[in-house]
Amino acid sequence: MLTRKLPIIAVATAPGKAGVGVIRISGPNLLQITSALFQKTLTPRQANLLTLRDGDGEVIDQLIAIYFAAPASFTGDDVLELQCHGGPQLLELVMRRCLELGQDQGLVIAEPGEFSLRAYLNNKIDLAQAEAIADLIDAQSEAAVRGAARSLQGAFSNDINSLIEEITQLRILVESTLDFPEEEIEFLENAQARERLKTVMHQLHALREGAKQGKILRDGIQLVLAGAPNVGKSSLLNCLAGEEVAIVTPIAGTTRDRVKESITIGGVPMHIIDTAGLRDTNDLVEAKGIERSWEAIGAADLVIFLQDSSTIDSVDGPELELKAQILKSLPSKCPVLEVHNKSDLLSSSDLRSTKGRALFISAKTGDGIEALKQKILETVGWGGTQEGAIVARRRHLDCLDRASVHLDKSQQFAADGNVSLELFAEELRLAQDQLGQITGKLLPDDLLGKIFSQFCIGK
Ligand SMILES: Nc1nc2c(ncn2[C@@H]2O[C@H](COP(=O)(O)OP(=O)(O)OP(=O)(O)O)[C@@H](O)[C@H]2O)c(=O)[nH]1
Ligand SMILES: [Mg+2]
Repeated sequence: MLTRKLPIIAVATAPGKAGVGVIRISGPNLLQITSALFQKTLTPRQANLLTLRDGDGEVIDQLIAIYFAAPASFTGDDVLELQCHGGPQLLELVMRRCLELGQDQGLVIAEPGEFSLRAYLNNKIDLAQAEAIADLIDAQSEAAVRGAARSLQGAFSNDINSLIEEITQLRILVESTLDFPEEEIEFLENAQARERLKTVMHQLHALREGAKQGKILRDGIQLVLAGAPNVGKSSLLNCLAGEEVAIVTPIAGTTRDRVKESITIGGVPMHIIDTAGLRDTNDLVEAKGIERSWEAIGAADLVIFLQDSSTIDSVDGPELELKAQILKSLPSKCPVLEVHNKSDLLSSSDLRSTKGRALFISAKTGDGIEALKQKILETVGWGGTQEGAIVARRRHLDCLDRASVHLDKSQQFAADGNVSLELFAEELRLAQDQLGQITGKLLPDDLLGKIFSQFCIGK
């Protein structure tokens, strides 16, 4: 997919019926395909109302065609956009006719993400921007849309590039000294290399923090509600979702399987998973459900360990045991929020005595739910501000983490003074390589193919 230079075609709009359906063609020699389709040469960037006919001269559709001449197009190659009527069968017919008439030019159906890949290979956008296009389409909240749009405009790439530039300057300084060993004396001091490195490390730290927020914005949080039966997990899900998503009854063991619902809290997508109450059971179906509860806990970003506050003092033993079990099953770094439900059943003096001890809520009355939402955002490390936020992916975070490790090492070598100048420079280079992978410089081809294949067809 990376090397083929053939023209490609795909439906760019979502499957299903719509007012308009867009088919996009991109590649070399599009004018030949265009004149075969419409028997005329199209002026670039002009909307043309045209009729497309089949081999027997029968009308397939009347459509609007816009031709973009290379390099002034999304992909950087010639692009033809056909705005047809939006019926799936109709679009299929238009596609078939285009493939028929484009056969001599080698027109083929595009792979997922191939249009964006070509834009990237033609230097219209860098890799982080290409990923931002996919993230913009997948965005699950308004804040994620805005973050992806900022990344697409280059906000994230610009920060990465200016950091790369700083490191390059520092490398030039160090590496030029390596060629003149007699001048190495006190080189690091004279060049203020350590101070400059510190500044770079600060900038990288800020970028990592921003990217962590960006990852939350893009992927959201897998929030698992876990606890003993009957403590009100399903009630809490319904309360957070604002609708009756899960069945609630006074019978312990009501929820048998995971129930998922996605909402946003403070602009952050939350994928809430209600689970079967955890207990020993001989019921085969319930046991299966509980197995799935443990699986959900094992894949969570945050677990709410829900307890019934009206029985809190009498069941300390089993609750503690359950909590220990949950803690053992968590993925590393996954936090647990201990929350006590049914606070409406506590007397006001009981409630006063619990003040400050833990989070008390009532899924029934909604009491404490706002505070719980704030606590959730705080616990997952959401900074609370969407201003200037970008979206980021695991891949970006991994590159930033590795860059940070290399900068830490370079700092250690800098502390050794002149004896380790070469190693100092080498670690700077490795950090720079990691940052370059985010925007796509120095990225192995197989990784590139993997990234773009996750895009949707027609993008
Ligand atoms: N008073 C009061 N009752 C509640 C509250 N939350 C839930 N309940 C009641 O507690 C019972 C159990 O609620 P569920 O939400 O089904 O509990 P669960 O934890 O999902 O239970 P399982 O699915 O069996 O694990 C129901 O009768 C609810 O009406 C609350 O905040 N206050
Ligand atoms: Mg339930």
